[in-house]
Amino acid sequence: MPRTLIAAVAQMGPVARNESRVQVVERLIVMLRQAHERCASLVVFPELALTTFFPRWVLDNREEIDSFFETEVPSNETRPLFDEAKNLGVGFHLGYAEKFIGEDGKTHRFNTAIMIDDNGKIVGKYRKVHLPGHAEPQPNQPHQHLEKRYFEVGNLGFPVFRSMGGVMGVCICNDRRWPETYRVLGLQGVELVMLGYNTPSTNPLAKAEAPHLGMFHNHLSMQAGAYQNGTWVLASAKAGVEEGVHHMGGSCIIAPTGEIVAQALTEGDEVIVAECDMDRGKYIRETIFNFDAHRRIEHYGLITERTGAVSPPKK
Ligand code: CDT
Repeated sequence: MPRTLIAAVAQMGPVARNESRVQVVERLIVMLRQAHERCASLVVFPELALTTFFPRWVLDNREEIDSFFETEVPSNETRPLFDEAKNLGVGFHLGYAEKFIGEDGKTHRFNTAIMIDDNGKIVGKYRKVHLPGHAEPQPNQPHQHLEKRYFEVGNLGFPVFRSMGGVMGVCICNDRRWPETYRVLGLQGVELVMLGYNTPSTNPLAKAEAPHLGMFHNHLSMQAGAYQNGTWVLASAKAGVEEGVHHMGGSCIIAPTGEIVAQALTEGDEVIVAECDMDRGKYIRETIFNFDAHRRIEHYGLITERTGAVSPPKK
């Protein structure tokens, strides 16, 4: 029996600081319907899809910071998206800023993404592990990247969920650059990875970097992750000039062979669709990347023992 999932990536154009949740959810519902019209049963929305990418700013007012976070999902404002998806029988992936009071009585904030299946059930949650940037503002920069200021490191590992006929995994933005992310998912048999990203087109801290490299590295990381683990990767950007900062688009659907099979053409709200054969990566996982036959974990100890690189002493 073929296992085919028609899946969509819904790229978003910029979200303004003063755009309300209701307005953003309306945009998401428009794309959900477009995806459904094109026969998709799964839609991937970006990282922090409900708000502007607020970690670009130094914010000290607690109320203002909290205005970017969700304390419940779905909420009154986001429920129409959940209702319409269930009504259409479409599953989706949604990134948002999550805030809750834990059993320890403390307030916790994470950069989070959830997967909802085609019956409207939340089947899995992931909290971003690799938080880029800084906790403190960097001097003389046109914009900041302060994820370490606003979020804790995710505490759920890299889980996979058996749902909608496949083994599904989630990671978020900067996670897509790390081979460890895909390998941990791959070791759990992942067949489709969903991810959202907000990536400024230029990195002001890497002044030597040529402008074209941003998109090259974006796709390079995800195509390698897909191929080396024999998995689909569905990647959804928030693109265009958002509050004065240009974010790269390039949202795409990558086959387990590492090939891009669909790619967004614009920097606005745009839906791309592909037919994903969930068995496409099987031969890769059974041959060149047959982990069971070929991995040599006795030589990989440093990966979990050491965080930073240590060069041998100079002679
Ligand atoms: N959102 C996110 O993780 N963006 C990062 C940009 C890092 S620049 C300090 C990314 O890796 O795309």
